[in-house]
Amino acid sequence: MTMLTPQQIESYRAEGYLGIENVFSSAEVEELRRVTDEFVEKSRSVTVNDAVFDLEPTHTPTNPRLRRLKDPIKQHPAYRRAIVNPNLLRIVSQLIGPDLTTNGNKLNLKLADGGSPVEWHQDWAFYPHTNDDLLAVGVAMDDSSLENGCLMVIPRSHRGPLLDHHQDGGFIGAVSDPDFAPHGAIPITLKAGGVSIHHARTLHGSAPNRSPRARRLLLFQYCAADAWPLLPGDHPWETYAGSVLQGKPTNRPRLTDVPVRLPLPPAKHGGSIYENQRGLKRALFSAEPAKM
Ligand SMILES: O=C(O)CCC(=O)C(=O)O
Repeated sequence: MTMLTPQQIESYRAEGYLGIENVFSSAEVEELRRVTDEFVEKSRSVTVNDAVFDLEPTHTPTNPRLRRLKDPIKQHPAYRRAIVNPNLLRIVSQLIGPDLTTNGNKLNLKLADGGSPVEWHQDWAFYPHTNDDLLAVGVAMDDSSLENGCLMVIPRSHRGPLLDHHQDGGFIGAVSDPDFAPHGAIPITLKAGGVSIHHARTLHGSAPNRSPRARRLLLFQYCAADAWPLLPGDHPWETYAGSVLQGKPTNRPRLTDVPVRLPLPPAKHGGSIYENQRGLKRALFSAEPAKM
């Protein structure tokens, strides 16, 4: 049974991230890999991005390059089991309380020899809520290091401002400030079965995969149930109540003093963060190998 120590909890609160090994067993990781391989096979017959598959620009039927599987918990029960993995829920509850919803999930594959980078951003820019007890867990399906493009974070940035994620008047899904430099960035290196956790306001991103080893990262977004989205969508109660993973829903949002800018007007290119970030004038990861 995995529990965070008081030191780990304190470190998360101060630094805005954690890396924790051995949360998923090797049998669980094996199953996730097998299921994921099946989706990569299925992507051979897909030629354009759709509601399930997001493809690398180099994707072909003979060389399938799946960039992201969207909403994996709806695509296969193995992913659904992972988001409610008891080890994981226990850890998340220690950080943001027992009543939990999810506002999103995805599998970023970053396949060998060219998987796409994700430019620096704060998740909070995509989905501001009434309070910021929100975090994202990355389940490492492969050993992850700088070589294969592991997640990088800027410690303590969750306590800082919300940076500009707009360009030419619209949302661009990445930090657009021309003076931004990722000072102090650190990689979260993990063995397969370990997890990264980052606060929704933590600056993070990751380099292209220039190695011969895949870096598949299953990302689950968890929210304290009393954090309500400021852009709730068409069927707010059904969406919210349907996203409860543990504990009770509430129609009494908790309001705290958080920096907010809505991700509007919407990004020119929709469908995924990779698409949102297309056209970013200052892409820091695309050009250079990650530097420490
Ligand atoms: O896949 C990664 O390394 C980063 C993913 C991420 O931050 C995102 O998809 O929002």
